[in-house]
Amino acid sequence: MKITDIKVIVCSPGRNFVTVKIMTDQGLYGVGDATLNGREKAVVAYLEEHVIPCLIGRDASRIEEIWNYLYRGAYWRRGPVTMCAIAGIDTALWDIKAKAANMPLYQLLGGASREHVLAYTHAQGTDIAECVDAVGARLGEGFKAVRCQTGIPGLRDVYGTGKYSVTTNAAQDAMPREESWSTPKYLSYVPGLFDRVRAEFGEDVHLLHDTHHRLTPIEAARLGKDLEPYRLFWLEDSVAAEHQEGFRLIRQHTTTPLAVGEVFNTIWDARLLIEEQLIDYIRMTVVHAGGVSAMRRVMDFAAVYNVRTGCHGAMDMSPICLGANLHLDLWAPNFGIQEYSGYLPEIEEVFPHAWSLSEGMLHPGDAIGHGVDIDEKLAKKYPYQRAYLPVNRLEDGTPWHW
Ligand code: CS2
Ligand code: MG
Repeated sequence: MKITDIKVIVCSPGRNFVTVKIMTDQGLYGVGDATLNGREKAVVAYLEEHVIPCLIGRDASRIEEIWNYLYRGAYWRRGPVTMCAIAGIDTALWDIKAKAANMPLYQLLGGASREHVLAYTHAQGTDIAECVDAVGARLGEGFKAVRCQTGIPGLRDVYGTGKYSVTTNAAQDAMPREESWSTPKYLSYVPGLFDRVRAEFGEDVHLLHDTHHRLTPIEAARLGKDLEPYRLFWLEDSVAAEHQEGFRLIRQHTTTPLAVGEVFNTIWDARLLIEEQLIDYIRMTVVHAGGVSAMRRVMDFAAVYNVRTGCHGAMDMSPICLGANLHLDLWAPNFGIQEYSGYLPEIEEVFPHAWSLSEGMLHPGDAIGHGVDIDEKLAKKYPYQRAYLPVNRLEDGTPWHW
C-alpha cells in the first residue's frame, strides 16, 4: 500500500487544530492530530517543508520504519514541533492499518482490557464558592472524577479559571495575554478549596488538581502534605518537570499521588520519573508524544514501574487525538484515567467521531480505524487565526511558568 498524497489541514472551529490526512493507492486514508497550541504553524512548516516530500511513494504499512525514519533520520531529534509532526503522520498510519485490517484500533493493539474508560473533567471558579458549584454541576452530568481549579483572591486571571477557563481563539488570544501569580497566596488558599469540596460532596468523588508547573519542590511537598486529608486522585504538574530529580524531594514528604507529563514529547523526558516511581500517573498524550507508536512504548514502560496512564485531553487536543488515546486507554493494562474537558459544538461538527461519553465513562467505539474523521468542507469555514497561550508573571513582574 503506497502513500500517494499527504495533506495538512489547518482549521479553527473555536480554536486552532492541525490535522494530517494521508491518502493511499488502495483508496484508504487516515487522519492524525498534529496540533501544538500556540505554535501550530511551526508544525505545519515542519510537515510540509521537511516531512511530506520524503514520504510520498513509501509503504504506508511500515509504521515503525517510518517513525524511526522521521525520528532518527532528522538528526535533530525530540522537541514539541518535531514530535507533533511525527504524531500526525504516525496516528494517520495506524488509522489506515486498522481500516485495512477492518477492525477498531484497540483490537490491533491487543484488544480491550476493560469495558469503558474512566474520564475526568474540569470544574473551575473565580473563587471557592464558584468552583464548588461547578463541581456539583459536573457531578450532575454523571462524571465520577473532577479537576478543581479556583481563582486566588488578589490575583487576576489565574490559570484555568474565569472567562479563560477554556483554551479558545477568542480575540483576547490574538497576542499573549498576561496573567499574574503568587505562590504564597496560592498555597494559603487552595487547601480550603478541597476542604469545602470534600465537605460538600463526600469521599467517593475523585478530585484532581493542576498546579501547572508553578512551585518549587519544597513548596510542592508542602502542598502535597496540606492536601493529604482530602485524598486527591492526583496533584498535577506541581513542579516544572524538566527538573525530574526535584520530585525525589516531593516524594519524601507526601503520599498525595503525583501526575506529570503533558509537556513531555519523548519517553526520555519521563524516564527518571517513571524508573524511580517519582510519579503515579504519566500525562503524555498521542499528539505530543509522537503518535500511537510512541505512546504505546510510554505506556508499556510505565507499566513496568507501576505507573498508570493519565493521558492529557484538554480541548486543544483534537477529537482525533482523544480518539486515538481512547483506543490505547481501552487496551492498556496500566490505564489510570483519561482527561476530557469537552469540545465546543463546532469542533465536534468538524471532527465526526465514533467515541462516546456516558455517565462519566468514555469509549472509542467499534468503527474501523481510530473512528475519527475531519469534514474538510466544514473545516474550510473556520480559517486559522493566530492565537497564543498566556504569559504568566509573578506580582513583581518576573516571567513565571504558565
Ligand atoms: C492543562 C491543559 O488540561 C490540563 O491539564 O494543563 O489545559 C493545558 O493548559 C493546555 O493543554 C495548554 O495548551
Ligand atoms: Mg495540566
